[in-house]
Amino acid sequence: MTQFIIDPAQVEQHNANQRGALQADYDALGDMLSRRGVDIEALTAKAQTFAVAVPSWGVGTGGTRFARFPGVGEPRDVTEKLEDCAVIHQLTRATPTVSLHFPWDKPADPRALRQQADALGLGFDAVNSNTFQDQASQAHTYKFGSLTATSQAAREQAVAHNIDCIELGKVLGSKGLTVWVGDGANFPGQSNLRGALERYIDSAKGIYAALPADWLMYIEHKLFEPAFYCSVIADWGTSFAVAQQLGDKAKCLVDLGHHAPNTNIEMIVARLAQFGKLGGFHFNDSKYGDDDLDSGSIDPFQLFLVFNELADAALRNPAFSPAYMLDQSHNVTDPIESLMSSAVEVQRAFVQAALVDRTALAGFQEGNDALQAAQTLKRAFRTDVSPILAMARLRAGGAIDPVAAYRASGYRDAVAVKRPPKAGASGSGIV
Ligand code: PSV
Ligand code: MN
Repeated sequence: MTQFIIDPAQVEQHNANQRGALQADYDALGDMLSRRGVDIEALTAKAQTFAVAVPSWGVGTGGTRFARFPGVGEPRDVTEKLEDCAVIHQLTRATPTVSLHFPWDKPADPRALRQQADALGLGFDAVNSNTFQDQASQAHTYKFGSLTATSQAAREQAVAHNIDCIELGKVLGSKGLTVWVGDGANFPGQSNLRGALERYIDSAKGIYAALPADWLMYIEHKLFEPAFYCSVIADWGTSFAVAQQLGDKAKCLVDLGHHAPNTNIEMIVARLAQFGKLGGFHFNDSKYGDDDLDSGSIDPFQLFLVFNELADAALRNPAFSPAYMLDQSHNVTDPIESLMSSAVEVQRAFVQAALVDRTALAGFQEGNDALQAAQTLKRAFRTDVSPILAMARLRAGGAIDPVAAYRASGYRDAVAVKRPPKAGASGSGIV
């Protein structure tokens, strides 16, 4: 029996108040879609299959290099983070898993953490390693890199940390390790560009060798920051080459914020899918760089175009199932509200992409009718599928309007009392 954090009677009350209006909107949309030959019920069933993992580090207020302005009732440890993740899933029914980050989330007792997650109806998605910060207890600094450091001792320490993450993940029931390193250089000439990548591949082989047979290793690239002249794993080409070198269990992870402005991310997605190396996503949105803004808040059309490629890839290969994770920083909102809204925005793009008339699109592409091809995509993108998403939530036991139900529940006020802030919780943040 799942242990619900918010009283289900409160969610039922919220739904009872909204159900009539939702049904009317759903019926109207159903009529409109049936005139287009689309069965709304099939789309709602598809929406219910959607799942995206919540990043444990997203439930606290993020921050920038300049400051962090914590909110009230922030989770103080991994067990409290799981409680917040359970609220997000209870209301959205779209986030059944959590992606942990070590050592930030290192549990005192991993078995007990897994039991807590089970009780809350949650599982664990990929675990993330952290060799982009030094920990108080570690012997060798990552100031000049981790998996690519010129210091062999630092490299070995970074490999060992990744293997520890795998071991913890095994106990938790995770099936993947995401590796992102901040390694790179701030000056031309600071590092040998080829030598650094050779060291990366050599270290990554040591991690890959420790992967269980049914695990994947996700290689996450990032154009810049913290290194500002060059990052070792800067782009999808490098990540692809590394994944090729490592083997079948190594795949590329696309964080939507980790590209130069105006990069055609959907084309990267298509390329990686074509060659069987698309492992998963970190969803977020951005205007300028790696802004870590809420998914779909700046460029929902780009998100839709990404899912349009994923829908195409899934048609070609029904076994295709990349891992979906959010990776955002919430600086001015309640993180639970941002994560719920973002999960729904990603789910929206997933459903809109399922609405694309692929036969018509293929015909327009074949006939070089650029205008109608573009209109075919726009038609799906412009369709307001909100009633489908709300109905999918309602049928799965979630809330018709997750943010409204959350606010009505008084959860944040309740945890503000239970979780007094830790001393020194402000300062600069990181995501
Ligand atoms: C780096 O910017 C990143 O996207 C990686 O996924 C990290 O693990 C995460 O953010 C948290 O810092
Ligand atoms: Mn990321």
